[in-house]
Amino acid sequence: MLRPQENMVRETKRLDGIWAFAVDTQGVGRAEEWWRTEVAEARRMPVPSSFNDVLVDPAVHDHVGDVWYQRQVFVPRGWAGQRVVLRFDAATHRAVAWVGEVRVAEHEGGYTPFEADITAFVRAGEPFRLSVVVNNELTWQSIPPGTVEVMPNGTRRQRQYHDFFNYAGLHRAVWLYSTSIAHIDDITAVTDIEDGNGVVRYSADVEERGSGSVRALLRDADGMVVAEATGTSGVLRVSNPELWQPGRGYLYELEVDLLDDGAVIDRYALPIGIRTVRVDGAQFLINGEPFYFRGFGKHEDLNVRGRGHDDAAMVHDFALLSWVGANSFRTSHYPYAEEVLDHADRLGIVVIDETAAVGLNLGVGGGMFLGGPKTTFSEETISAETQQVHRRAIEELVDRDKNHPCVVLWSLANEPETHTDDGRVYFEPLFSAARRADPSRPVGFVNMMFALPDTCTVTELADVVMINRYFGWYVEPGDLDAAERGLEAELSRWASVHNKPIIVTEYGADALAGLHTVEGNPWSEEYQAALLGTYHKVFDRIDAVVGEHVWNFADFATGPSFMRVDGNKKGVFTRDRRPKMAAHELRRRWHGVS
Ligand code: BDP
Repeated sequence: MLRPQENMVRETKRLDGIWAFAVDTQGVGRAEEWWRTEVAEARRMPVPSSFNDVLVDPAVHDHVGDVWYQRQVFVPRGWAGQRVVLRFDAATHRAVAWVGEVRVAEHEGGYTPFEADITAFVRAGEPFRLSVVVNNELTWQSIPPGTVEVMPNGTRRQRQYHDFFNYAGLHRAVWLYSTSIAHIDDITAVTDIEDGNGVVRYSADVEERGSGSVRALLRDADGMVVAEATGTSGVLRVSNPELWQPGRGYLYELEVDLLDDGAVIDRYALPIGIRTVRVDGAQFLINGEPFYFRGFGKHEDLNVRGRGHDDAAMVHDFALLSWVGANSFRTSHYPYAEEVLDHADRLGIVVIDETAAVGLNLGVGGGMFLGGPKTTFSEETISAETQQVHRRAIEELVDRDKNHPCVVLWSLANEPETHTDDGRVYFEPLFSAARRADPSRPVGFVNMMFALPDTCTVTELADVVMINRYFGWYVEPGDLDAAERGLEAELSRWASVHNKPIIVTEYGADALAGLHTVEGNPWSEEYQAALLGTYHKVFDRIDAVVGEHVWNFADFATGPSFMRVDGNKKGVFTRDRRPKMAAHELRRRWHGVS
C-alpha cells in the first residue's frame, strides 16, 4: 500500500490535530449509533497519540473497550472530479470509520494502515463528519493476544501476555488525499545487483486504467534519469550504481507515471535503494558483504503520547542511535510508523521488521504469573482463527514495507512457543505466507529460552536464528561468571546444530538510572554495563553470531507487575533519553570511542 504523496497530480491533507473524543464506558455507542450525531460529552484528544496518558483520568488510562473520535473535515474545493481517499496510518487495535452516516472502513490490527475510497460520499468544497470507533481489546483472536476479564464490580480488565503497556488510539497520521480516478494503486520494486549493474524490477497496479499507459523513470539522487522503461512491469538497469549500504542510505527515485495521450494522469515517486540481502551459511550478507547487526530492540513509547508518532522524538532517537554507534534495530514488538522506515532508509540504518505477534507463549507470562491457561495452541487459546489474523498481519506488513531498502529481514513473531509440535504446525503456513508475499528477503522469528537448539521445532523453517537470552538476569541473576558460561555453551550449540547466522535480538538487565553500587549489584547502572560487557566477550568468540541487539534502547511503560518498577528499566537510555552507564559502554564498543 502506497503512502499518501503530494505532487502535481496528487494532493494530501493531514487530519492531525485535536479531535472530539469520548470513552464508551458502557459499551453502547455502536448500538446507539453514535456516528449519526456529534458524540455527547466529548472531550478533546490529540491525533496522533495514544489516548491513555493524555487526560489525567484513571478511567481513560485503563479503559478497556471502545473509544470514539470525531471531527469535521473539509474536502478542498479543488478536488472536484478527483478520487478522494481517507487513510489511517494506524488505529490500535481495530477501528470502524464513518463518513457522515456511511460506514466506509473497518480494520483489524493496530499497526498497519487502511484506507477507503470515499469519493461517492463527499463533495469538494463541503464538510463532512468523520467518526471513528477504536477498540483496544486483546483477545485470543487478536495479534497480539490477550483476554478481557470482567471484575466483580463490572469493570473490565485487560490481561495480556506481553511486557509493554497496551497503549491504544489513533497512533499515527490520518489523511485525506486525492488522486485521479484512473490511478496507480500500488508499486512493487525489487532490486538486485548483476555483474556490477543495479537492477530494479518493478510492477505497478493501475486502477481504471482505460487507454492509459505506464512509464517508469529511475532518477538518481541528483534528479538525473538513469534508466527508463514502459509498461506496468519492467526491468530498469543502472550501470555503476550507487548502492544503498548500511551507514549510507543512497536513494534513487522510481517515478511511475500513468499517461494518457502523453499527459500525466497520475504519478507516484517511490524512493528505491539498490541493494541485495542474502543469507549464506552462517553469514548475513548485504550487497554480498558480511553484515554485523549492532543496535537495539526498541519500542514506540514516550511520555504523554504513549505510542503516538512524534517526528521530533523520532529524529532524536536516530541521532542517539548514531551517537551510540548502532547500525540497526528491530521494530519490537509491532510494525513502527512509516516515517521511521523512511528515516532509516535515508540514514542507512538496517531494520528487522516485526509483526505484532508477541505473547504466543503461555508458558511465560500466562502460566507463570497470571495463573491463566497454559496450553498455547488450542481451540480456546491461540487457534486456527488467530493464525488467520496473524497471516493477514504478516501480509499487511509486507505489503506496507516491501519497498523499504532498510528492511532486510522479517520477524514473524517474538518469543512464541516453538519447542512443541503444535508450534511447528502453527508456524509452517505462516512462513510460507511470508515467503510468498516477499521472496526477496530472509524470514525468521525471535526464539525464547524454552526452545533450545536441539528442541526448537521451528528454527529449520527460518533463514536466521534470532534469540533473546537473559543469562545473568532472569537466569543466574547477579552471577556474571555463570552467565558467561551459560551463554557460551548455548550459543556454541546453536552454531554447531544450525548452520545459520545468529542474531542475539535481546540481552540486557534492568537498571534504575542513578542507582550506583560498588559491588555492581543487579538493578545498578554498573551491573547493566558489566552484563553487556560479559555478553560481548562471548559474542566475539562465536563466529556465527552476526548481531547484537541490546534490550532495550530506552526504558518503557508496561502494565502493572511486581517485576516492574514504573515500567521496564532495561533501557540503556532512560525514557526521556538520557544515557545510563551502559550507553557509554556500548559507545566505546561500537564506535571505538574511549
Ligand atoms: C523478553 C521480551 C520483551 C521483554 C523482555 C524483558 O521479548 O518484550 O520486555 O523479555 O523481560 O522476553 O525485559
